[in-house]
Amino acid sequence: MDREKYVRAAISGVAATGVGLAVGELVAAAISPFASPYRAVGAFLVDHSPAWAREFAIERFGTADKTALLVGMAIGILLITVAAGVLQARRPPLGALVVACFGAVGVVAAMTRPTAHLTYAIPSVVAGVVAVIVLVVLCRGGRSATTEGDETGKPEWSRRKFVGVVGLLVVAAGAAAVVARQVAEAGGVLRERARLRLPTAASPSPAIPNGTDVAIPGVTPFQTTNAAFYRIDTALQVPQLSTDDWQLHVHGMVDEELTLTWDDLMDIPAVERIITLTCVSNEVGGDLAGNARWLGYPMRDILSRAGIRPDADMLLSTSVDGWTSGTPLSAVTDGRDALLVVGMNGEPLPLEHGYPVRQVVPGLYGFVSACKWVIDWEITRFDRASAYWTKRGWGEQAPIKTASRIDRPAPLSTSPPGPVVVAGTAWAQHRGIRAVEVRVDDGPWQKATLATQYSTDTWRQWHWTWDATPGQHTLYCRATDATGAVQPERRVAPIPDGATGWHSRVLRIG
Ligand SMILES: Nc1nc2c(c(=O)[nH]1)N[C@H]1C(S)=C(S)[C@@H](COP(=O)(O)O)O[C@H]1N2
Ligand SMILES: [Mo]
Repeated sequence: MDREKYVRAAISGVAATGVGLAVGELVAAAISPFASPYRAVGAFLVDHSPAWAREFAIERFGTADKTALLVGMAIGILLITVAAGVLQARRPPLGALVVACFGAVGVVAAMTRPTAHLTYAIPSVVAGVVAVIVLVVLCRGGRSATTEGDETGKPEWSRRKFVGVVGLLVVAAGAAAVVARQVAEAGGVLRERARLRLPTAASPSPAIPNGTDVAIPGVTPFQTTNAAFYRIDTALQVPQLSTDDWQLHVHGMVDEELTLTWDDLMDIPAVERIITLTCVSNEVGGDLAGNARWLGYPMRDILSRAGIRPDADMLLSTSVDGWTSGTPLSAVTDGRDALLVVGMNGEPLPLEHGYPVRQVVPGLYGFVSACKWVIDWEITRFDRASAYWTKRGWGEQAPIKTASRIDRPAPLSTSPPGPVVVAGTAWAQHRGIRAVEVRVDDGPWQKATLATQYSTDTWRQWHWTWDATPGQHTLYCRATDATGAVQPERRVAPIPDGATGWHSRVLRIG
C-alpha cells in the first residue's frame, strides 16, 4: 500500500469512530447521560480498575483523576481507530469488525451501570452501526487513485472529494456533540436547584466566635467556600437527581420499612452545623479536607422512626449511582450531628457535592459515611455486608486520624532572617485538637498558639512566630488531640484507613 492510502485509511478510522461517538452522545442525551457509550466505558473502567491503579491516579492527578482517565481513553481510542482504518483498507471487513467491537464494549459498559435500563444499549448500538457504515464508505471511496485491483469497481474519490467528505463529517460530529451537551444541560435539575428554597434551621449553627479564623495570609480559611471544597467520588458524570425523583428507602433490620420523600424531609425540623469533612486518601500535608456549614436532618431521628433491631451495627447507604458506604450505627445514633444534608453554606447542595441529599457524619472519613446522592438505607451488620471501598481493600471502620498541616510559609520559599510567622491548620474531628507543636530541624518542640476552637467537629488553626536564622531549615508540626494522643512520627500510607506522620516543610532563610 502506498503512503497516501495509509493516511486516508487512518483518517477514515478516526473519522468513523468520531462520528459514531458523537451520534452516541446525541442519542444518549435523549435517553440518559449514563447511557453515553464513552462515559459508560469510563465509569466501567473506574469501577473495575485495581486498587493500585486508583491510588496511582489520585497520587499523580489528584482531583483531576477523572479528566486524566477520559484523556487517556481518548488517546487509546485514537490509536485503535487508526489501526482499524488501516486494517479495513487492507483486509476488509476486519477494521469494521474492530469498530463494531467498540460498540459492543459500549453496550456491555452501559448495561452494567447501576441505573441501567434496556434502553441504555441503544446509544452504543447506534454509534457502532453509524461508525461501521462511515468506515466502509470512506474506505471504499477513500481508496487512493494509484491502487490497482479495485475489487468494488466503483469510481475512487479524488483527494479533494475525500477531504471534503471527511470535513463535512467532522463538522456534523461537532454539531451533534454540541447539541447533545445542550440537551443534557437543559435537563431540569440545575434549573430546579437554582429555584429551590431551603428551610431555615430550627437549630441554627452557633455563631463563629472571634479568634476562630486568625486571618493570617496563606492560612486555609476556617470556612471553605463551595467552589473551593474538595471533591472526591467515583462518578464520572455527576448524577442528576431531582427533588421530585428523590426518595430514601429505609429497610433491612428494622421494625418497619419506610420511604421518605423530599416533602417528608421538609417536615422535619432542620439543623445547621459547621463540620469538617476529610478524605481517607489525603496524604500528610494534603488538601483533601474542607469545612462547611451543612443544613440537614438528624439521621438518628429518621432511623428511630423505622426502629433499629438491637443486633444491627451497620448503616449501608447507597447512592443513585450505585456507590455504597458502610457506617457504624453507633456513630449515627450516639448523639453527634450525623446529618442527612440538603444545604451547604446557605445554598442547596451543589450537584457534585450530592444534590439533592447526602450524608455528613462528624469524625468519620467520607468513604465510610458521607454518601452523596443517597437514596437507600439498609440496616444490616458488618459481618453480612461490605461497602464499595471495603470490597476494594480499604478499611471497614475508619475514624479520622489526627492531622496537622503547615500552610505557610510556602514550600521552598525564602524569607529574611528574624520573625517568620508559621501557621496552619489541624483536625481530629469529634475529639478536638488540644495542642499543636512546631519543631525547627532537630530542635525542641515548641507550643504553637491555637485559634479559638469552634467545636470538636471542626478543624482548628494555629500559628507560631519563629525567630529565623540564616540557612536552610526544615519545619515540622504535630498535633495532640483532646484525648492526649500525640500524632505519631511514623509515616503510613492512606490505604487502608488513613495516613499518619508529621508534615514538614523545607525553607530558606537569608
Ligand atoms: N455517591 C458517592 N458518594 C461519595 C463518594 C463517592 O464516590 N460516591 N465518595 C466519598 C468520599 S471518599 C469522600 S471523601 C466524600 C467527599 O465529599 P465531597 O466530594 O463533597 O468533598 O464523599 C463521599 N461520598
Ligand atoms: Mo474519601
